[in-house]
Amino acid sequence: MTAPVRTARGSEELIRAEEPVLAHNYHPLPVVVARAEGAWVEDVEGRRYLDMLAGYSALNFGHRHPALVEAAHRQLDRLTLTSRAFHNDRLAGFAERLAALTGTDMVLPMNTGAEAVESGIKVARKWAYDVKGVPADRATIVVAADNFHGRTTTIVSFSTDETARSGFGPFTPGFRIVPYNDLAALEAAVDETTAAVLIEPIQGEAGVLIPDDGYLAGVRELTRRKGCLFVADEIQSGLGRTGHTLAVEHESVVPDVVLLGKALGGGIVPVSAVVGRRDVLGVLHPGEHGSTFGGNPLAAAVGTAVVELLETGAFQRRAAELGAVLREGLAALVGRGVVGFRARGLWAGVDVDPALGSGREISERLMREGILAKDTHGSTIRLAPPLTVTAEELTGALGTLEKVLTS
Ligand code: IF1
Repeated sequence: MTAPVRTARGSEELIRAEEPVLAHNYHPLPVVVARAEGAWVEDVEGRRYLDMLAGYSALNFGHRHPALVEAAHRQLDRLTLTSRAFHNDRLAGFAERLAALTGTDMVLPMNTGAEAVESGIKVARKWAYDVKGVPADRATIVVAADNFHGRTTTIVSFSTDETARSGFGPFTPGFRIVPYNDLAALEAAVDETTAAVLIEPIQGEAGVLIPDDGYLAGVRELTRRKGCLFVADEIQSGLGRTGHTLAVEHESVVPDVVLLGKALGGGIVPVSAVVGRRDVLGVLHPGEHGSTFGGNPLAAAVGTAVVELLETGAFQRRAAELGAVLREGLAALVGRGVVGFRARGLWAGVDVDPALGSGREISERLMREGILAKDTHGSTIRLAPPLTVTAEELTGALGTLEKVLTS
């Protein structure tokens, strides 16, 4: 990148300007990003930072990946929106290739992650009534404690995070919450009313919690035996992040329904999808569900280019290879400011010694050293660089983390 982007106001002024006009639903780190390329972002003063958050995995391919930007530009010059009242010439190809990539039959295109989750819930309930024969309005969905699936009123209804939930009732009924990574609790909660078990294969917001080996396979076996659907929220864990196209592949598990979002839009437009077998997604008929923007030609063009990047397997391999570098680097920091960590592919939750500062304070110190990362609860830092990051950049970031924790 060349000379800094010129803005009329500097970082501090822009941060102050937000205060009276922007709803206070976030407390961002005090950095104002003006430009980015690959794994690097630049603020309005021209300072550069390595992006170790990657838009919560929405930027798996880095900022402005050339193939994705080109696909978007080409589509912008041709057709951007039709609504689903008409067909568009980009949607069939997108759906075919996404279904093939994820090894399933059908795609329900939406926009945001929360919409994919809502759509998955609706599909599971409809399947329970139409196929399984659950009495009207009695369907239940079993979810895990400490889940994060989004922010809609129904989704926060089954959150166990009081900050995300409290003050937003009345809540949607029909959900049962069991501890994560506990097959016995799941077995006890699933009954003849259960439409689906909805879980994250790795819990992101909870601190990148990886379940024990055998848990996901156990969920698959249990849901099949009990006759309910397994819905996997791969919105954050999917599309290359963990070293596979889907995180469930670590246990060779094939859920009935997979929810995708974030990276599916290449960091350019919001694109999400529910993907699943024809006997499940086939329960939807015209008029029963939809979206103005879902499946729009710009989203489909970018989404197709994203699928194309994943079809070679190169990003998945890169995430696995660099994941080993990340794991080894973090292992070397245990006892040097790090008390524990969980990592799979290029995704890690790092518990820092609380005596050294809160996760927020550590993130601020990292920012001053040119690394952008984000804390989650308490003293956990999550690391999820773009899959385009180099081994040198990654080792550099780990070196900076060590410096911040030991100086
Ligand atoms: C925020 C966390 C990440 C998700 C899973 C669905 C959605 C998300 C597994 C909804 C969204 C977000 C949204 C963002 C912060 C964030 C997050 F910290 F909360 F957990 F990524 F780590 N399923 N995750 O992780 O997708 O509707 O946002 O497109 O809400 O502040 P969305």
